[in-house]
Amino acid sequence: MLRRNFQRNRTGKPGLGEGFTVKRTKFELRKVATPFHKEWLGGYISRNTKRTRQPTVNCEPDNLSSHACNSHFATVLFMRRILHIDMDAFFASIEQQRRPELAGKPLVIGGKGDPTKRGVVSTASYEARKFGIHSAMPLRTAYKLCPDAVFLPVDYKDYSRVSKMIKKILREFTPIIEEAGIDEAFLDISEIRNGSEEIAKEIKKRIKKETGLTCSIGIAPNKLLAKIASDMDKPDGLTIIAEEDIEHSIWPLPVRKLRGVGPKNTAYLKEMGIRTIGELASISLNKLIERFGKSYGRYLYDASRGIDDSPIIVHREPKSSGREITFQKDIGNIQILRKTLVEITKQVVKNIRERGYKARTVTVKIRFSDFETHTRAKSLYEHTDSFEDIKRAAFDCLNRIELKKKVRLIGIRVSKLEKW
Ligand code: DCP
Ligand code: MG
Repeated sequence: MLRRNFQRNRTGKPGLGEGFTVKRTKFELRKVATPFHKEWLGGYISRNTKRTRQPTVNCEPDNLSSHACNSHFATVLFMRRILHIDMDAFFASIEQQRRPELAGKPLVIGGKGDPTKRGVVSTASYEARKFGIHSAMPLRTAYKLCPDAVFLPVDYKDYSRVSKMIKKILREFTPIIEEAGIDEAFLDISEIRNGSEEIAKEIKKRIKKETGLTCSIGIAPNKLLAKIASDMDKPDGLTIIAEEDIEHSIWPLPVRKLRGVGPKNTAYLKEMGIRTIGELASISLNKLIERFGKSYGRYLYDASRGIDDSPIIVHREPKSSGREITFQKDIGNIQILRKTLVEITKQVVKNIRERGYKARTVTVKIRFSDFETHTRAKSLYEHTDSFEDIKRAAFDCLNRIELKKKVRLIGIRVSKLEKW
C-alpha cells in the first residue's frame, strides 16, 4: 500500500492520496516508530522542530531510497495495519457447535431460554435473523416472528471459555491486541512480515480448527476502518480496506456504520439531509463544529474521511485483587474479624481463580474506629491460588496487628499476580 501511495504521489495523480498520504505518513511514524525503527531509518528521520517537535520522515519520495521503499519495514513504519476480528453469531454458533442437531436451524439465545417469559435476545443464528430476529429484541417478539425457532438460555460461562481460547490464539500472532468485547478484538499486525490476507486466513484456520467456529475479519490502516471492514462480509468474511478504497467502499455506507454515531445523531444528520458517510464528508468542518460542537464535529469530519488515530489499548495485567468490608458497627470481637477475613479471602481467591491468576503476596488491612490504619503483608513461598495458603498468610498478617481498639474496616489484598 505504501509503495502504491508513493508511486501515485510521484506521478502526481490527483485524489485522496495526494498530500493526504504524506501528512498521514508523518503521523503514523510518530505513533509507531520504535527506537529500532528510528535507528534503521537512520538518516531518513529528521526533526520537524517547527511544528511537531516529533521525529518525522522527509517524505519526498526521492529521499526515500529504493531500498527503503522496497523494504517490508517501510510499510511497518508508514502505515499501521490494524486487524479487527468479530466472531459470527457468537453465542448461537457455540451452541450449534456443541449440539450438531441445531446446525442450520433458527436458534435464539437469550435470558433463561423461555420465550414466554420476560427477557431479551442476546443473539440469533443467521437462520433466525432471516425472520427479522436480532439482538436486544424481546424474546416474546422473537417467538412471534419465528415460533419454530429453538430458544436456549445464555451459558455465559461456556461462552467466556471459548472467548478465552480465541484470544489465546490471537495472542500467538501478536501481543499488540485490544480485547474489544467477548467476541471481538483489534490486532496491530503492522510488524508481522506476512501479507494481510495470509495472516487473516491463518487466524481463521486456527480458530476453526480449535473451536469449530467462523469469524469475520477486517484489515485497514486504523481501528475505525478495520471494524467497518469486518462487518462488511459476514459471516466468514475477509475484507481489506486501503486508503484508496474509502471513496468507493466507505462513502456509500449509512452514517450509523461509523463508531460513535448512534440513533440520535443518525436522526439529526438525516434532518440535515445526510444519510451516507460520503454525504457527511461533503460537509465543511466549520459547519460540523457549529452543529455538533468542537470535539464531536471534528470527530465526524475525520471519521467520514476514514481518519482515526486511536491507539490499540493493550490490556494491562491487573497488579492486585482485593476486598474490604466496612462494618455497620465497629467490632471488638476477634472471632467476627476472623470470620469476616475468611469470607473476603474466599471472594478474592474466587476472583483471581476465575481470571486465571495466582498471587505471591498477601496484605491485610485494619482500620480502627478512629481511622488509624495498619497493614501487614506476607510473601508466599510460591505463586498460589490455594484458599488454604492464602487464608493462612492472611491470618499471620492479622495476628501481627495489635487489636487495641475497635475495628471499623478489614481488608485483604493479594498482589504480585501472575497468569497461569
Ligand atoms: N450480545 C448480547 N446482547 C446484545 C448484543 C450482543 O448478549 N445486545 C452478545 C451475544 C453475541 C455476542 O455478544 O453473540 C457478540 O455480539 P455481536 O454483536 O458480535 O453479535 P454476534 O456475534 O452474535 O453476531 P455477528 O455475526 O453479527 O457478529
Ligand atoms: Mg460477533
